[in-house]
Amino acid sequence: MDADSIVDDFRRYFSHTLGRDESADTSHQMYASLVLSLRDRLVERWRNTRLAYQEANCKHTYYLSLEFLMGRALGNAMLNLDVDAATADALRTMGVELEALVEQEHDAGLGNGGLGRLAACFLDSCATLQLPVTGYGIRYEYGMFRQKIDNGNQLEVPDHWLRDGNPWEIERPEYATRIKFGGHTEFITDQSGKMQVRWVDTRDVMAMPHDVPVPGYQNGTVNTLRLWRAAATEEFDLSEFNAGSYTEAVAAKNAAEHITMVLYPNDSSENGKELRLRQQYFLASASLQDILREWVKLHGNDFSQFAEKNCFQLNDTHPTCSVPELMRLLMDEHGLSWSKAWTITSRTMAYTNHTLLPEALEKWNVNMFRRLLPRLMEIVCEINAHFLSEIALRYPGDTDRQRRMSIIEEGDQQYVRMAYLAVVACHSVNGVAALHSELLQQHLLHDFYEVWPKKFNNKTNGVTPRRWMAWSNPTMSKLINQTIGEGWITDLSQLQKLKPYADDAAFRAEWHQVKQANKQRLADLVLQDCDVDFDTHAIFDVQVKRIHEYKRQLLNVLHVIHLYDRIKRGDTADLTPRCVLIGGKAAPGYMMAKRIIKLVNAVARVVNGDPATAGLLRLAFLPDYRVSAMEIICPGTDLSEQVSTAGKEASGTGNMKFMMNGALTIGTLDGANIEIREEAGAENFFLFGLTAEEVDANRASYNPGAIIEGDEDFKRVMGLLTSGNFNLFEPGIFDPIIHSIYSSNDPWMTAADFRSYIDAQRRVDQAYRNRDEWTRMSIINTATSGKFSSDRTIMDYNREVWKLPQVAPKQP
Ligand code: 26Y
Repeated sequence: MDADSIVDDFRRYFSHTLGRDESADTSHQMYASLVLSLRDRLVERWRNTRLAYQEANCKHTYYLSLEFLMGRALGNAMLNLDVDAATADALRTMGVELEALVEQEHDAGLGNGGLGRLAACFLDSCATLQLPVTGYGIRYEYGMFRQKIDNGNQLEVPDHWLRDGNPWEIERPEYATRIKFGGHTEFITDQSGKMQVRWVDTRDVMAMPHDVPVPGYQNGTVNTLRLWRAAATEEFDLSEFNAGSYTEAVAAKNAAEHITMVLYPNDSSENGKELRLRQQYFLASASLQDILREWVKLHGNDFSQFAEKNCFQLNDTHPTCSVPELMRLLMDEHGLSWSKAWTITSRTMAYTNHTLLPEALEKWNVNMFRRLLPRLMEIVCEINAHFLSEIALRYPGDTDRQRRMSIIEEGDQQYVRMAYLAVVACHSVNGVAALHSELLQQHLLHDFYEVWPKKFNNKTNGVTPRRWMAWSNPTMSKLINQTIGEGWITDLSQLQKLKPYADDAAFRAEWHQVKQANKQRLADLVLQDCDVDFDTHAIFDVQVKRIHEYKRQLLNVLHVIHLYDRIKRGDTADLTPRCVLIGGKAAPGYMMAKRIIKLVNAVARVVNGDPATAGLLRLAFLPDYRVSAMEIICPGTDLSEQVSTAGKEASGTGNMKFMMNGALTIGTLDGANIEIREEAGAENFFLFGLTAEEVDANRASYNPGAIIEGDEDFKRVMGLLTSGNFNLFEPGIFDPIIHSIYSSNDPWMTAADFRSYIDAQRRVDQAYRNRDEWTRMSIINTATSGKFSSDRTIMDYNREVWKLPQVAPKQP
């Protein structure tokens, strides 16, 4: 593990395995050589970890997710192996900068946003807590698209992240699995008179596993993320080939491999595409078969202990095909009865909900579902029949309730409601922040809550402090280490010990210095990627997340326009200089979100180009927001914008990363913001806006026209927007946005919160002018962020749902 031996291996991989020398630009091969050297060191720990779990013969949890937004792995692996500093030094003596190698790695962008990144943080915490947890996901050939900005518009560019190979993964053809699609079912009676179902005439696809190591923090544990790739079966193309149609055979092969070609870049409106359902079933079936194969190897067809030893955590409804698939495998492949299979399924499955937005709830057309997965459709119908008869017994005659709660939505077309299927089948249903879990129980899933109150629980999200503090903010980490020791890295509640230092002037000066240096790093990024100059004396005001109407990037832009208007009117006496950064991707088919990106860029061009704003105001749109960009953004932020319409953001996790890094939050009482404010104290949080209850209560009488008319500042902002000041050469392009603000049906009620947002921003200005006071608040935010470690979240899941032992592997 010493730096010299790592560098020796690095040299050998570079010159012998990859066959390179210094005659050309070989930075990528150097990166790969370093990864291979580190991977070798992970492999022994990986094996020891597997052995330790086997020997403990303990329960195991499988985190099933269509998304794992891992980002880069190199820095994380070096930090977790505790070889980062020494390796950097050793490389430097050879004239190689570690930072340059780190930059060579493509982000593993196998996710859209919060839900996918949460899965990645959870894996880190499980490995650090030495819990037997395996991630199962899809190895998309193309991850989240790369975003380019062209004349202010979003352009999507395919993300071929595997082009240069992925040195982290190990392909495991020995565990390849066959997945069925299509065909039909046959009911036959065997010799003993038992009915058997066969799913036949299927078009099969192979699932090929690729394993990625997930190292814990300096503890010898290496867990596994197993990602499936679709491949054609051999006879699939052979049969076509024998018929003399070579090209058709290759086309068929392509069709099979299409399943894992691309991540769906949608994170809100479900679009019901068949290929997406194929992906979901592919993941569910491959993972469950993989797990059952190992079970049968040890226990034969004895499943009596299966539920005690296995747990499946469903990351939203996306992997919910696992419910009928586990039923199918247990009954059709392993001969269990319906009731035994149902007991096992419901005792092993747990469901996490991540959204209340009705348009994001998955439903699948029954005809399509049946065509693609005929056996699963039968099982879903039978689950529903059992469930509805239970409801009928409990609420005799209440047919409206049966219609409301049915897993099958009736109407012109029938649909499978995946969330209801998950709730009916799972023994645990959780939301991702206190408010969200409460709203699930009181509104979205209220009928189910009445039937099974004990199923429902809350698990407030968290993020890993290894990546989001120790790795991405080394200067702050060093200062914290010097002050309270290193225990916080695996026990974030220890950050509380920083609290007294908020009153220590010398510590505050150091804290401020660290923040300023991090702001400079962020300013460098903004200059490079946006060609906008950020001055580190200004407030760095940041909103980075997916672009969504409910997240209200629009409110942020209205504030910038308001500041611009004040500057133009000379109303600058108590205006604190600000640099506003907005970043995020819009779903390719989401017109309004794309128009908001255009608006940010259009306002930025006018504001930054006007000499009147010099030294007072800057606005930049950061293209291609992604995990590795957040690693630089987070430490350099003063003000974290969390301004969603109350009741709409399930939790948020960016809000937690900012808080840990000493940013103050301006936010609504939504998602985890509520808990952030509770922890930090109301005096260290800039609160504004309607509450979730008020949003609902005020909706009927909402009259944005009157609000705008009654507010001189708002009137001028809308006047500027309407005048075409920001779109002189493209008249009318912002009309849809203007209309949405004026609409009394605006679901996000942007106008309702304008005044209170502007006032809160004034309090921010005032607070920032008192450097000591601001720094004090910044320290308190970091000191009170302990709750938002994903270690705490995972310990909550483990205590209340998974009940796994911690298992330490033999040290190498
Ligand atoms: C069905 C398909 C269109 C779909 C695909 C991805 C639907 C939703 C998603 C992703 C949702 C997501 O990222 N939700 C976010 O999950 C975070 C982790 O729990 C929350 O912090 C955040 O509030 C929520 O919006």
